[in-house]
Amino acid sequence: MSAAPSASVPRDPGLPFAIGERPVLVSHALCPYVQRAVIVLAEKGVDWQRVDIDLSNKPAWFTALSPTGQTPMLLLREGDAVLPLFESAVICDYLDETRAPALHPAAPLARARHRAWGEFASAMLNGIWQLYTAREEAGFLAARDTLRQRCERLESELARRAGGPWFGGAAFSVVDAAFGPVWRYFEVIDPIADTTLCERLPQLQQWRAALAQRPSVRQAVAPDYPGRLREFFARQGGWLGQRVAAAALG
Ligand SMILES: N[C@@H](CCC(=O)N[C@@H](CS)C(=O)NCC(=O)O)C(=O)O
Repeated sequence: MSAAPSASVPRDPGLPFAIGERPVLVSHALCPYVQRAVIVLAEKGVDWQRVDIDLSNKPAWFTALSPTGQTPMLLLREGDAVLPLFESAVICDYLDETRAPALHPAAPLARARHRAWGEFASAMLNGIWQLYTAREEAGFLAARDTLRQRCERLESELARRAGGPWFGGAAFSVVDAAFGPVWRYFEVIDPIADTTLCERLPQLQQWRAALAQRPSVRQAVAPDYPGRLREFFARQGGWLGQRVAAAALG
């Protein structure tokens, strides 16, 4: 009698690419959650393969494999089966547990607190979504104010550290990878509509500057990312996107 296939393992997902020893990260060019995984992979020097998909026209193999239909999805081979892993925080934790060097703090409480702040980064990404989808300036400013309050909370947390430059102090950690994509948005947004999010928050400014210089963070997106993000904002048709479109015309 042959062994029963694992319930979650599609044996022939009809993938248009091969999966060998290298894990495959199913990605989208602008996805901030993808960037988290890309940064962690780079920090660990993992040999991996990127497959970009169009989220507005999801390929059938992706929909068949992904329970959420969201990027990132990490595809790993186990025997002749392909195992999909989804949710960026889980992907980063898995990579951290299986590939050296460990990025999360070793102490359980410190590690749990870092994970909690990683969730805070996700809440900030939701706030950024509200920023660029706001129809009117008032909505944009309201989203900006909520983000500013979150930045002030972050500043207090950063002030607790003994030294920097990273979230936890001297060592770059997974939570830094979670925030790199947050700050990257403002490299594009602020020249269009200055949010002054980090004004008078010196710890945050230093941390943000350090992240912007980190090779893994810098290289987590392609060189055409700023232009593509501006086009994406313009397509949203909100207040921010209208300013992008007006600048392109003027
Ligand atoms: N909680 C998820 C969020 C991922 C997410 O929102 N991905 C977006 C792109 S950035 C997506 O796939 N959207 C397409 C959809 O939801 O249909 C994670 O952390 O991985």
